[in-house]
Amino acid sequence: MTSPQPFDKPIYITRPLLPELPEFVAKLEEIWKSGWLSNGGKMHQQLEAALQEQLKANHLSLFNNGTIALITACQALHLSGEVITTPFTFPATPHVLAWNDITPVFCDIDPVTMNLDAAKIESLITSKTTGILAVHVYGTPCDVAAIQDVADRYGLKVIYDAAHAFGVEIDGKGISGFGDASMFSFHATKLFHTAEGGALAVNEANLKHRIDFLKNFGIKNEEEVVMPGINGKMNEIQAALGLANLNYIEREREKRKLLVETYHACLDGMPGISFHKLSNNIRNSYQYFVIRIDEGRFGRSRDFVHEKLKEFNVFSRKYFYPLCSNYSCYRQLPSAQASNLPVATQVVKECLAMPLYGELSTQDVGRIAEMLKSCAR
Ligand code: T4K
Repeated sequence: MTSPQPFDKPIYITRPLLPELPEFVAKLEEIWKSGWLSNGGKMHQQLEAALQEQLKANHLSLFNNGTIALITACQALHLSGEVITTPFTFPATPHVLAWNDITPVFCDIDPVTMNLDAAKIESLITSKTTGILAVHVYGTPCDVAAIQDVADRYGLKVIYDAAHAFGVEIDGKGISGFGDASMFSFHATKLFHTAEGGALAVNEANLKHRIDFLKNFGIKNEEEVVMPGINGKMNEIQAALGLANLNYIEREREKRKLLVETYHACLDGMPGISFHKLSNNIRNSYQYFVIRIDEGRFGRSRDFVHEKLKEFNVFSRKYFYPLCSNYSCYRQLPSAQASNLPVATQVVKECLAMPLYGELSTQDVGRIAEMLKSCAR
């Protein structure tokens, strides 16, 4: 078999969606004329309203990034003590707890969805537990019904890190309809982005009210500051980019859908390679395409493939290796011990995020699949 030819330019896991430059420039001209750059300007108002509708959210507040949004959600819901979360996520998830002086309690994950295993939450609840911070990893929804059930029985708040779940719906209901608050990230690497940015979606008007104070230093008016807030505001330039990008988002989603279908067609049945398929009642974010490599059956480890693909100019990513529970700042926690996290410990060795963005062609995906095949032994 002849070895596949490397790409002549680097292929990353993602490239940011960018609007036609004149469309963005037109919005910048409006901003220039108005002389209004931040603090809830016109672009901010327009984007907040548009996203609330697009995400089918009851209430939505824009933020300067997803991490500050998540930190603010913990404040808004008065979380303290211990919060149960997943070790299989981006560092921001447990870090927002640490920044709120909350101890993350790591819970094992489901072997199929790779999200928090709802059946294992209860055994980790103590008198100090105030909430659950679950992540819709790669945009796959958590078992929202089971998580809500345990939360209701113990009076816990539920926050979803929906950083990867832009536009995800379950049976036509927006993903932020579940739990007390959901955070979306609008970082450049996300399907929808504002270069840096994020949002909190909540189901109660009072909570949005509190969040809007918290993200603006707690300022009520020129003379009253009603709570210790932070600066979480999205500025007008970020919001303008978001508004311009919104016009392209459905086209990008369709392109990615085709690429994911191509991956499926090329990789289905390849020994040792598997991937999670969402059921028909779930709307996909097409944020990531992630494979799992079973070293025994494929003949090579995930780490080998990750390195080998670089020789073809393909830069896959080991999201989310290592587990957060293995970071030096968390590994001393009792819940961080590998014996408590057997599924996560195995899953984290298998996952590899493959290139997925609208600029790729189906032929590119076909080539990447061939490169992957050539790694097998
Ligand atoms: N919770 C979860 C579960 C998250 O995944 C994240 C963020 C957050 C919370 C926090 O949300 P934010 O505060 O970020 O809004 C990237 C992103 O920076 C990060 O937002 C994202 N998750 C994470 C999964 O991915 P890195 O360190 O992997 O990014 P980087 O710089 O290696 O970029 C990945 C690839 O993307 C590059 O190889 C090339 C491409 N790229 C990247 C940038 C920044 C571009 O083509 N252009 C660009 O401008 O974290």
